[in-house]
Amino acid sequence: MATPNTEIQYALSVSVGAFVDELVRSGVRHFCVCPGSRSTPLALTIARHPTAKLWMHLDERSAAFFGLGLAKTLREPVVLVCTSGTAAANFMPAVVEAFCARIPLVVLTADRPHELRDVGAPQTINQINLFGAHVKWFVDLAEPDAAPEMLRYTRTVAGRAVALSRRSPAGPVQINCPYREPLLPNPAAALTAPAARAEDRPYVTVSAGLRAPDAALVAALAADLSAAPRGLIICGPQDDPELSDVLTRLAGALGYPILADPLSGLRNGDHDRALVLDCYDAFLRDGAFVERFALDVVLRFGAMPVSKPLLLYLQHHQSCRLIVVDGDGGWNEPTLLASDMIYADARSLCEAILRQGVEALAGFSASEPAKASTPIWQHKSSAWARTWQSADRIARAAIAARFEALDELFEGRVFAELAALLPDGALLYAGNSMPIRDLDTFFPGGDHAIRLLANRGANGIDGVVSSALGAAAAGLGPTVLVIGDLSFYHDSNGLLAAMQHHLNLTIILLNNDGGGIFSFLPQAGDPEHFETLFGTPHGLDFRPLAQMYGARYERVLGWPAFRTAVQRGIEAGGLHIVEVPTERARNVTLHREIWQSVSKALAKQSIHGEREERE
Ligand SMILES: Cc1ncc(C[n+]2csc(CCOP(=O)(O)OP(=O)(O)O)c2C)c(N)n1
Repeated sequence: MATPNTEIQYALSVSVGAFVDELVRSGVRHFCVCPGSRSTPLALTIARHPTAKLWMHLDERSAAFFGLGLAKTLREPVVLVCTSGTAAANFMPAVVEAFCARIPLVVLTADRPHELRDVGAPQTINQINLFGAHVKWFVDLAEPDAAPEMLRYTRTVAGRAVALSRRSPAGPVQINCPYREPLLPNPAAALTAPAARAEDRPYVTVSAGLRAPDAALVAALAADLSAAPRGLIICGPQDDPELSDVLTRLAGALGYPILADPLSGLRNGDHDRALVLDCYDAFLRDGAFVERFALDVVLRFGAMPVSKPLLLYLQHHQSCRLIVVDGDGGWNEPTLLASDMIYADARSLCEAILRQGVEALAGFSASEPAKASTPIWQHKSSAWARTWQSADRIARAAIAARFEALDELFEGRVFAELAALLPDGALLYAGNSMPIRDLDTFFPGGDHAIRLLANRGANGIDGVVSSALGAAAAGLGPTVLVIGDLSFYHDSNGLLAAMQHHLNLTIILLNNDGGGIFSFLPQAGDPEHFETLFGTPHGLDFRPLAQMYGARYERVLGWPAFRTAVQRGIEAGGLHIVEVPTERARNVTLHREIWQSVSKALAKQSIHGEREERE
């Protein structure tokens, strides 16, 4: 007869074995695990699993962001594991980011069994609904039990958690896992994986369809758009790599320019980019342009773009019809100007409008020519689109000319340089604060397949180093991170993962000794308190920190040195930090001078005077 301890150990082994086995069967490949005793059953079972990839991390906050970067880059759910207590609470920032950015994470928090909760047991906090409204699902798992129905339950929860994390809108789920001592699973029992389906099939196969657009809605929309020649497509952060092709075809048919956020996936690639504009953040700062070019309609996809001038432009012309498409059924609409919210898969909607356009055109020529409304194809190469294309070209050329004449290091120019330096297949992660904004303005799109990434769910300056290391760990291509010094300092713990897991990442550290973004804000007008409260200079020398983590560190003082250092970083691999020293006040001056150059160039080429032809 088994002793009570071995019974517990047997139940623990087969239950946790079935749980981890089911996570893998449901599609999880990567597990980010942090040390601790209470999580031992999970950690050992994952470590012993023949195919699970274990990423060990010492700091839970960094670990969770690493998992987030990995999940975002691979577009698949990643599992996080931690012990009980504040360890779990340290997952919070990344869970919030994952929730807001719709990234699938399965968060496993080990816990004490029920009788040891709320009684002063060590390292025990209330982990029930720990992440509140920032997870899609919470389960306080039953204690390990080897009974057949309990194993079916365990597998069902595991499969359901993975499915739910990836189901639209994707996001994090938390499973709280109570374990009773002894915590060591028996390896032989754990791998028997009882109650499994044959041939590695999941216990439950979960299927979910896309939101299909309604036929009546498509017909009405196609008719409305065809009657509105002055339209724009705006594409914010979104993650469907196949949207580019159909969206650019729709833009061509409608004659609408596409204002493409850096995280839209539209700026780079071999799709037709004739109507894809990437310099609007610069030319929409020009008051005369904004005033002159009122519009009829906007069709907006993805989350809200980062560009503030674009937001102000929409607010200026708020009588225009703003149609927002959210295939996830969420509400990514902070302008509060939307007249229509469409819950339909973006790609399917574009295809359906295009088909409707073809049918309208066929009907127009064949049967009732007199009655047909303007077929949407007629807007193609409209004066409206040509004007926007010219503005984009003029703005980009004005910026390039300004850079030609400027020798000194400038934060914005880093992105123009990277556009030329990064090889096909590279990943460029931008930190929050000025890097994402400068990426928006100064990174010209191109044929190269360069994937642009950032944490824009909650815009935190925390966890950015780890997120980029997670992206690098995906192994899809050379990875470069551009980050401000405060943000770098914030997650310097994350650097350890590069050393421990032999990751390749080139970090471009824009060191302006503090929070550069605040110098653009009205707060900068309070000289008495500005530096203490907002500028926050720290005077840190990051070189010894880099040495501690085995990174190569270069401080560059000019563009040739910058180019060589970045190229070296990408080619040599490992962790490479390229520090670009800049000065906060000068950074603001240079940005403002560039906006003026753009406005002057627009005026010089009479872009505001262009005749508006209604077609
Ligand atoms: C976790 C977190 N804390 C505080 C902020 C507020 N914040 C936004 S930008 C910023 C300064 C960032 O400085 P740095 O990373 O050096 O970039 P720079 O502004 O110089 O581009 C701060 C503190 C935030 N977004 N996230």
